[in-house]
Amino acid sequence: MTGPGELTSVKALRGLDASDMPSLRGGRAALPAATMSCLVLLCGCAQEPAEPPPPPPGAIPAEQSIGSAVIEGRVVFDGAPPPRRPIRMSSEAACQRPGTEALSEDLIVSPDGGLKNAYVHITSGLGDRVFAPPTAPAVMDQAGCTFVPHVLDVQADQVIEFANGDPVVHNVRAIGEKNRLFNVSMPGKGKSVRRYFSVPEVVKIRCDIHAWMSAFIPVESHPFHRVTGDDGSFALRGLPAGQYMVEVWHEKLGTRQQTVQVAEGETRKVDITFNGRTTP
Ligand SMILES: [Cu+2]
Repeated sequence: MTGPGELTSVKALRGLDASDMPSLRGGRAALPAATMSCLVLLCGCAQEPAEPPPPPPGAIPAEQSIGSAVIEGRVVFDGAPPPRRPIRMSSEAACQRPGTEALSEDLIVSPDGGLKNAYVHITSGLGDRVFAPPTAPAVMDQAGCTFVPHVLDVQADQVIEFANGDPVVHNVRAIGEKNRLFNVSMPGKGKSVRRYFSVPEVVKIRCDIHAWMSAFIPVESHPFHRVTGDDGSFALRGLPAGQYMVEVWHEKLGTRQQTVQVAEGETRKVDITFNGRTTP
């Protein structure tokens, strides 16, 4: 029997994920490429999952204000900004854009030290409130043979629309520990699929066809989360007065936490610094 949102072929999908991650799953050998392709195609034809379950009774609607406090600031990389590495897309001619050079996205630091694509979220202080997810879907595109955006913050049970804007075949493989995982084929421009994650964690997204394509989808149970912009800035708005633990996650630098006290109507400035060591 399948529950809400369950894929009928979920066992096959999990099998694919498990066998494709030998380093994470005890060193099992990867499936032969031909078998992989069949499974990827199979997954692409799998029945679409149902819509997410409705929010529980008493959940706070996404558009409802619960406070007026703001925690804002910057995430800073303290050290010499590392150069971004060129990505060689020569295996896929359609990916290459004349005159432009694709660069790695795993560590992007602005000239004045702002860290882009850091995920800032509240990890404690909201009590037992339950929040309904936004009704608008979050969107992750495949454009120029990269995932756009590189880090997409969503709420649990928020619909995520994956789209392919490229004239080439991609796939979307979700890698996590707590959520229902999937692997869907994206056979060409205009293809889109909708999925959702129900449990807070950072889900890794991959395209198996282009090894350089990776992204992250941090999932949170409430709306107080942001991904830093080009200058490393963020703002968590609409908080009730209280004491919060603010955590920053970055794919290369790990996590930092900071306790922040904020009053109703107050804007509290917080800068959170990574010391420049790259620890995986
Ligand atoms: Cu791809």
